[in-house]
Amino acid sequence: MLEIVRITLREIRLPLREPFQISSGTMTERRIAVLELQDASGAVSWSECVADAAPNYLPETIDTAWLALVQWAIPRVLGQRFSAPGDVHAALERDFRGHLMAKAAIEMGMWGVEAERTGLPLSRLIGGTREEIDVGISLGIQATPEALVEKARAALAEGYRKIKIKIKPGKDVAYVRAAREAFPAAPLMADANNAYTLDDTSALLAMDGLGLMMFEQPLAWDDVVRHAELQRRLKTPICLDESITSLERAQDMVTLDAGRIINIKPGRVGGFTSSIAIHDYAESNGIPVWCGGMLESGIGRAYNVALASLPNFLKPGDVSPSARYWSRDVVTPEWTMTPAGTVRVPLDRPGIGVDVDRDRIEDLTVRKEVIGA
Ligand code: OSB
Ligand code: MG
Repeated sequence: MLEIVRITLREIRLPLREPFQISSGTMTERRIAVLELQDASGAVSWSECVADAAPNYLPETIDTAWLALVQWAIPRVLGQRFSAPGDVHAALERDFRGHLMAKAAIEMGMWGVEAERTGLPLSRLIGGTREEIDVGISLGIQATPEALVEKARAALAEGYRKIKIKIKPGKDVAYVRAAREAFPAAPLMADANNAYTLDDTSALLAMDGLGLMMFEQPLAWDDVVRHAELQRRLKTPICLDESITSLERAQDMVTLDAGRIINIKPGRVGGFTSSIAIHDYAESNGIPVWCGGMLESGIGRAYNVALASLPNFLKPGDVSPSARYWSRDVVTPEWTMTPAGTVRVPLDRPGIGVDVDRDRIEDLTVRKEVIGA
């Protein structure tokens, strides 16, 4: 039985080593909510909420997530007995709409606690089979195509197995073409974070012949139907990110042929139970998935790595090593990448596979709330 008796909610601030620009905004620092969950048996685990400061990716922000956690999500689970972490998702969904990043933080934390309690590595608790995950890098929008080419060159030299190029209208064709000309055989893809509409597809068509692995979320954040129309015009596979918030949306995508690849971010879909359901459904429909990232600290990264160890994670994930984002992470050991461009799934210890540096967390904490015993 899983029974969470105390949750300590903290907000930490972590400056990014370099600004990260996507079509809808630029991040220079992450404001991250981290949860420390304690079980009645004494098992403790940590989890992270991926909501950022501004609602420019999805509607949630760290502040709405904080409210949803304190007012609704935490009271739903605190002191309740669950026979398995797989039951938490349904308990959080009942008559409780949205707030998926808030829900995911607690749901995933309970998988982390269960891994500690049962002595299993998180990856193996959820049925993961891989020992290493192929790593991709997500390159923010750069000032010039030349700057992008240099970033991509460095990433390929480090061993990255996929280069994702952030694009927006006016910062697209010339950039992606320059990267393709510099690296004719490299695994390149582009992520628009909703910057295009169906009336404005000429740039996408101009990049359709560049041998990209996929176009990630070109159209609106909550759209599926228009992506189907766009997919009919493109030979490059569309990958949905923002639009896939549940198993049902994944089913819609497949039914309508609105995309042929799914980016699974557990924080976006309400946690691991929903992620695994999407993974399994995609697998039985021949749809490859990969694990996206939200510039997580080493805590959230642990969950992404565990999730990406499931068998149908067939494309490299946005699970770069700690040093890509932070001058110093909040976990020990920090996440590293092998020269072959992989991250090792921690299998030698129970739980999330890294220690949380409690002193560093305390130093970085700007607000804190303890709920429960
Ligand atoms: O669309 O995948 C995205 C970061 C913030 C918001 C949205 C996205 C991203 C990334 C970062 O691409 C990937 C990473 O964590 O390395
Ligand atoms: Mg994306």
